[in-house]
Amino acid sequence: MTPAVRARTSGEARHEASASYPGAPRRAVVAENDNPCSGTPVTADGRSYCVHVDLLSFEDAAARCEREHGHLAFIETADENANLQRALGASPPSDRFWIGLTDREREGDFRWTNGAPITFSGFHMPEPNDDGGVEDCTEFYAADGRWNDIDCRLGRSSICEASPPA
Ligand code: MAN
Ligand code: CA
Ligand code: CA
Repeated sequence: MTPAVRARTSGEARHEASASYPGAPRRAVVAENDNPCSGTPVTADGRSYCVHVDLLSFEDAAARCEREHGHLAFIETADENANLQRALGASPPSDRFWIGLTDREREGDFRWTNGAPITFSGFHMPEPNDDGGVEDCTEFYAADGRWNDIDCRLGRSSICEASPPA
């Protein structure tokens, strides 16, 4: 068995394996990474998510999603929101999770981290309220699937979503 094939058993090992082959084309490494999620993989209605329970700032959580070939979750419809909430299960591993929605570029203009405007709002009434003038990131409440704007520097669990294949 080649080292590359053996490395497929764990996400961390895959990263080590790719680091030990500096000449390997990036595309080939990604193709071997059929599941680069270092958290818990969750699928909902055909979408692949990666749930992380440890607590990171929004920025650090977003950076980890990108390292694992994804982004903080984008939720475009009420169905998608409900399916994700259901997929977290009856006993969710954490109460609140970062999703990829922020108004840090322009106050009150909530956009997904790819710059797309929202097409559906899951905000809990009367959110988003920019409490204290410091709330520019969005947390997802596992209990009911509603959203709240909150300080981006706080530690939260996070939900990554796989980027579509290039
Ligand atoms: C309350 C509400 C929210 C706010 C949090 C901050 O829950 O005011 O809008 O984001 O406090 O902890
Ligand atoms: Ca804000
Ligand atoms: Ca708020």
